[in-house]
Amino acid sequence: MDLPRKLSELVGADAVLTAPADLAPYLTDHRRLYQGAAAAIVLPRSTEQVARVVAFCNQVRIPVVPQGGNTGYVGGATPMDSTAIVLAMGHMNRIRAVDAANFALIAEAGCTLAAVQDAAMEADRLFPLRLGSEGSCQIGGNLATNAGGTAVLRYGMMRELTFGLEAVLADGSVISSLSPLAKDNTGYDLTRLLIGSEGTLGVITAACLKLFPRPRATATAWVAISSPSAAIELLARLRAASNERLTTLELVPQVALQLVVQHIAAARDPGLAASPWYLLIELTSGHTEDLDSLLTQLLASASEQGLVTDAAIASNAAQRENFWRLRESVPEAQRKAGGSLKHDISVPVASLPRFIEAGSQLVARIAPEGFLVAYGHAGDGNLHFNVNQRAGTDLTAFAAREAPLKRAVHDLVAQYGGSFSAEHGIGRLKVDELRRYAQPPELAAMHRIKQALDPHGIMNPGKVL
Ligand code: FAD
Ligand code: 2HG
Ligand code: ZN
Repeated sequence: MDLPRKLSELVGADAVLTAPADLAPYLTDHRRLYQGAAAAIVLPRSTEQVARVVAFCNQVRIPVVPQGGNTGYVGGATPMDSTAIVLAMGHMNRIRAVDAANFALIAEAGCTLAAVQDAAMEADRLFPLRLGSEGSCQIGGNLATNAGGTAVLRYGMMRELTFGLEAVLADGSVISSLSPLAKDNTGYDLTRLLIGSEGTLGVITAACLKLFPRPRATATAWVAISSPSAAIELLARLRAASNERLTTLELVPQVALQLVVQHIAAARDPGLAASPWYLLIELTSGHTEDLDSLLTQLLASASEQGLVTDAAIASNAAQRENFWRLRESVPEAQRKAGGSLKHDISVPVASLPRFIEAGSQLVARIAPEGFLVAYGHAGDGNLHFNVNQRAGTDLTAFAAREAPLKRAVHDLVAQYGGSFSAEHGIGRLKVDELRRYAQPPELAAMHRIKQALDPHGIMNPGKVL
């Protein structure tokens, strides 16, 4: 079969790429863990085009790999097979409607997260998902991975931020549920099934997203604390005392701050008393109110009780931006510092300090060539329990620690009733982990769902299951 010609008939020749140089950027993942292969890249412009292409691929059994901004961490968007096509969604990037009265917005899958945030802001509303990759990741990818980020504490993950979806299923049929309904108990919830399905059940083409009042006041602090226990104690107090205003509580160890200051040109050390741990804390409010004073007061009383050892509250936009940069640049600084082994884990939030203690001992014992950079969404019990290579150690020896360390960390996570994939998904990277840690009846049910919705296994094969 002349596949490029057939695809060109379905979507137009200008929407089909087959030259090796054009394919290359779509064939590897952000972390460069995988080098994939594909027969063509298809750039659809409409749901109808997606439906036509998927129906055709289903008929002739061609694997379809949806791809958004390709910022995923688990190789989920990388095609694994030279007969596959990649459906790159970036041309479906229209904001179809902004419905301020219903606190809703309909975006096509290829809109970047930043474009959705901006469209909400223009309507005096907030779309609260916030990720370091927001300039390039796409709403379709955010939905397909059930993305988390730095405002989950207040607003929840992508699943909680969505009214409904439009999607093309594996047989080419289109399901559409784009009304801003707060209540809708009509049968199985296909929206929430497709969210987090990582392209294995269908192609998300658009979504009706939830908007919130735009913040009128924000207070941001960089806070030194002596231990993760202090972070969790402070979290409980701030949640209780700030009346739902606590939006962000992110943990950054001293070693991560050092990496950022060393590798990220624009980053500035806020100059607090040296401390093993820091927090980025943000309160926001839909009212105009003096949140700086509230946060100052809360931190002062925490300091009297020994929970906080030093703190700085941003007094202008540049300072606020710098505090955020110190947190959001950790992945980039880690990458610049060399190879790293990543574990995207979560445990019940109150167990985090004990988990960090036990996990640190594992790292020291199993990966002596590495040093721990455990940071992230402490307010959600989600840490990026990452390990970087120590300068001067042997890369092969360090890389050899990956498998035993992963097993030990994930076993520890399981002991704590936690998750080995808190927010990045399963993709290709964690298929074996899902097989190992999922309850057998749960895994069997997932296989049956996959078989029912995609009987020929064309949707993103080799991922998740
Ligand atoms: P891609 O990487 O293109 O795809 C991811 C998965 O979704 C793949 O399985 C793909 O097949 C599927 N997919 C994509 N589009 C569709 C579609 N339209 N329909 C069906 N399936 C689709 N993640 C977090 O959760 N929290 C963070 O804080 C966070 N911070 C990050 C910071 C940086 C600097 C980077 C590089 C990444 C970060 N990520 C984070 C990971 C990543 O940005 C998210 O997983 C994001 O949601 C992926 O979106 P994407 O458009 O890049 O998806
Ligand atoms: C973050 O929270 C991202 O910054 C990236 O989820 C995590 O690099 C990582 O491990
Ligand atoms: Zn994260």
